[in-house]
Amino acid sequence: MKNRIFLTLLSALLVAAGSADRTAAQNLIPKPVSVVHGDGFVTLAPYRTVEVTDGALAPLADYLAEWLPAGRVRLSLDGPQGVPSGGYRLEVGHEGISIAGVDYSGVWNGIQTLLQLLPAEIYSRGVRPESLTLPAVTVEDWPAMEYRGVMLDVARTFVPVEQVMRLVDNISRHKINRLHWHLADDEGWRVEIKSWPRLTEIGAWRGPDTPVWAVYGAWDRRYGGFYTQDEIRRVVDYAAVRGVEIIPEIDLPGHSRAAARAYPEILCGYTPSLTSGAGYDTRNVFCVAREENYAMLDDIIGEVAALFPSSTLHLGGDEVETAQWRQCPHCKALMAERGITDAARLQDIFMARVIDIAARHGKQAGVWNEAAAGANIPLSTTVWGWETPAAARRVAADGYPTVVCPGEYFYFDMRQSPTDIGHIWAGIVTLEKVYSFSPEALGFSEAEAANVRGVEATFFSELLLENGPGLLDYQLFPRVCALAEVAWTPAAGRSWDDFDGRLRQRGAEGAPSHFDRLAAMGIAYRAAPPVSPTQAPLKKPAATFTSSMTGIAREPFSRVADYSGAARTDAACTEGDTFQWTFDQPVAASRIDVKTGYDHLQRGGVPVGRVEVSYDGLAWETAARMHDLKATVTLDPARPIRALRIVSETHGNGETFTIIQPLKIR
Ligand code: TNX
Repeated sequence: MKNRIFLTLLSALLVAAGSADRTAAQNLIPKPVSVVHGDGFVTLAPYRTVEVTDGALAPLADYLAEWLPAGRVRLSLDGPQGVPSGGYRLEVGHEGISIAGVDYSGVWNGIQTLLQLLPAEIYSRGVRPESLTLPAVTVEDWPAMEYRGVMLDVARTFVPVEQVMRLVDNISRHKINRLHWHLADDEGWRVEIKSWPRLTEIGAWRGPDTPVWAVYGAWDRRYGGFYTQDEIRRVVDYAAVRGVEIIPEIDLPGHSRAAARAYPEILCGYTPSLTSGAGYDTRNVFCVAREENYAMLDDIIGEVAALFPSSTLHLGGDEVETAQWRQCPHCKALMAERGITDAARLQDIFMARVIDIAARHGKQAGVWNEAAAGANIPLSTTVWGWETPAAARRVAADGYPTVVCPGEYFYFDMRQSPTDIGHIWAGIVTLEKVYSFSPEALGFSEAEAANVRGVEATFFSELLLENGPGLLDYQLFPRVCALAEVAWTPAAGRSWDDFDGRLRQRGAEGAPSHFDRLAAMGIAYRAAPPVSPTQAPLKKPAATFTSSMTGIAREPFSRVADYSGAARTDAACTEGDTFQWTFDQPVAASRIDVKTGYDHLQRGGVPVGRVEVSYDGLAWETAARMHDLKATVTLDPARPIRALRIVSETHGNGETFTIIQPLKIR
């Protein structure tokens, strides 16, 4: 291989323009370690030359030629000495531009900094300015953390290949270097496995008449999708050009309902009660004692390992419902044989075996923090600390290489403000909260911090389908920008006000704000909290609540009768089940919102049915239809109503319970 390759060789003309001392920020994100301004500005002539000194950099020359319409740039691997992977030196001078990386990803990162020195329009495809001016500058830069990740759940909502590649584009521009791809969960199996084809033939599709039941945003239609192995390879290659390593995850042994609907034999050896699930088998955990399961997992892990060059394969290990093992004669026998009294410890046996299988296929395992709670998990296993900061700290203290991703900082499926869309189990994850993260601030000792490989933002996609693909951008940006800076820039060099300014304010010399760049990239980022319309206060007329179903003590029916909270039944609703409010006095209302299921999620309610009203408490008429679990049914009764009821028209809701929200009467 020649060690000098010249691409698109045309003469380049570099002109000094102006000599204003430019010390003001260029609004770079993440903020570099060192930026030294040189003499004035450099204008790139409308000729493009990208020279690379190493054949391995050829893909980056192509990439740069696509984005940078003008200028002479030299890419090389003789980056600054003694700095970590991903480091680079970028020099913009009157003789030209050079990017010297310590490695391939260093050159990638230098290119991204260069692009941020240019007008934001360069990010808009199709916009190609004739010439470009940028400040003469020397940037020396390297990451504080080696692992800078984003996790994408494609099980709850399938994300097509093109959108995954677009996400890779958008995160890699922020020097994020890992995509953790959550490929299998209860609601879908998304990667083609040739040796076990039903995983996708059956496990990738959910709906009213399919073995995997309908949930999340699609009830009365078939919904799903999966990636062929060729598509996976395409995404892997695309990401590699952009310095992004893809870490696949197959979530085991729990979160495996989609696999279990395709191959029910993987489940524990007992006959489950199906009454609370209206006939569905809700089980989702691989049997630990079934030997054939490990042969199957050897095939699956082998195929996944061959698809992904990453040395890490994430095997899940979170939220295992051990009740299934406790009812299984084979698991119980295994417990007796091994002298185990706590069924949760069966997970150690299971994880040790699949970690060993992964090792035989040349991979080190990754697991969620629960899996590392027991014995048997080798210290070569990377552990994702997600439940709480304390859980992340514990695995680091135990000596595991740790990816820190606690919900309250880095779960980007959480709301960004009280009026935003999102989960809330880990609280409100504001941009400022993300930015405030550091292991030191959370009390990690020096030894614990030394085990931190880096940080990761997760996007679990329960809410994506019902809100549309724009939600992915909205939830990730600009929070990914804050994550990128947390991962890249040492805590001592970070300031919230400064970061917020770089996001929103243009520089003195016309440098774009980072929001300008996101907009030019076509990202539907979130700039400010949504304003909720001012509404008339809620009325709470006295009522009684009755149902054909049975409530549970923890969330009793009295809660919806007195408007204090949601109520929950002990089983899934079936055809003809009713939920009825009878008011003490006829209620005159301008608007009544009727909602079933979780407050923020299309799940756990009455997916298909009707809302009926009665003006006299005797005769009923249909006022609205509930369809596909759509969030809220709104009524505007013409006359005062005496009673209102929801009538289920579906057999089962994919759960073992039904949630009824209090009425909102105005
Ligand atoms: C917890 S994160 C989960 C996911 C959910 C997520 C929602 C993790 C290991 N388990 O199954 O999708 O919360 O935020």
